[in-house]
Amino acid sequence: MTGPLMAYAADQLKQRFTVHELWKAPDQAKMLAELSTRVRGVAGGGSHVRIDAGLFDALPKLEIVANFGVGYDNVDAKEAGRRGVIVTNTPDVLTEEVADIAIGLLLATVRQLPQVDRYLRAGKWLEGAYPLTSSLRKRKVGIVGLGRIGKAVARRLEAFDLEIVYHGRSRQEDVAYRYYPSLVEMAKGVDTLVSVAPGGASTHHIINAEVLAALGPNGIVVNVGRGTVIDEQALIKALQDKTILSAGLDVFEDEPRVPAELIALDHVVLLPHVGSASVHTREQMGQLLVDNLVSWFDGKGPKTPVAETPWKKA
Ligand code: NAP
Ligand code: 8YV
Repeated sequence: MTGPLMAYAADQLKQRFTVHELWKAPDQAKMLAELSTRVRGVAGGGSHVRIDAGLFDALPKLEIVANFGVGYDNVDAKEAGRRGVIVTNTPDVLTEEVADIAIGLLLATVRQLPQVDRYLRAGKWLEGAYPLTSSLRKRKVGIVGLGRIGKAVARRLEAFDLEIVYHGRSRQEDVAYRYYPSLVEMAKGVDTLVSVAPGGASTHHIINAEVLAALGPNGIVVNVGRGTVIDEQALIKALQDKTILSAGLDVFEDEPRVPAELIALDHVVLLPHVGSASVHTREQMGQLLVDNLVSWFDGKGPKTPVAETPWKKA
């Protein structure tokens, strides 16, 4: 294990395998050197723990990396593929939970729910009503990354009677929403962006100053995908200059460090990467991680390999 995993999953791993806890070692390089010919599987401890060539070099007998999370930008999966190491992630089991948080965050941002709560607690209601807020009504929402979670967000937004469009690398033929090949063009046509795109080089800072300017002064940005998708400094500037209205963020560029400039802004809603963080869903994710490792070492192949490391039964 490269990092701490919930007991629900860690206990199952310990029952089935000999588990070494890398993050607890006072000298991690020494531990890796001692285990180099014995470790055959890695259980990844979350999106902030990097798994790349350095670890693969140290563990030449490695067969599989089971990542805790559907996003695996923390794992160099291409390099794993080159070395014949399988990478698995945890798709589907968290989709609805993260979509719920995206909608909750959107509503909280538009209707200023945390600020309203703070207002009441500070006793200010006794002095007068909270000022009127912006509204979800008549908003047009552009989804960046219409994948499993993006579609679950869109389904929920349909129930709110909002117009939905999307941007991704390619048009999806089975989707009725309008497709924008250009993110800037989509931003010009909407007032609300919900990003559910993965991290990594191809999405790095795709929501930049130009996109934010195109979104306009009524613009709301919600991000439940990865922090690196947004140029955080450009976002801070747009919020400070009020060239967009607000942002609701569950993910940040350098977690768990959140820029002081963002924290200083009262008109944003900030969550500490809790999209999938319910007991129910984290257990499902942990179970899928365990099931991938057990299935692999039972000779039945991985259950959910990522695209870069496909597996075919010999
Ligand atoms: P998914 O089904 O693979 O969907 C990803 C979508 O992103 C696809 O529709 C893909 O469409 C699009 N995409 C990929 N590269 C892109 C690019 N360069 N530019 C624009 N769009 C791009 O994944 P998912 O299960 O929905 O999960 C999405 C992401 O959510 C994860 O990777 C993870 O980072 C994040 N996540 C966050 C939390 C949280 O706690 N906040 C929890 C779970 C997941 P195209 O292939 O057409 O481009
Ligand atoms: C997890 C996530 O919280 O699945 C993902 O991609 O971002 C979240 O579900 C994270 O992977 C655990 O650190």
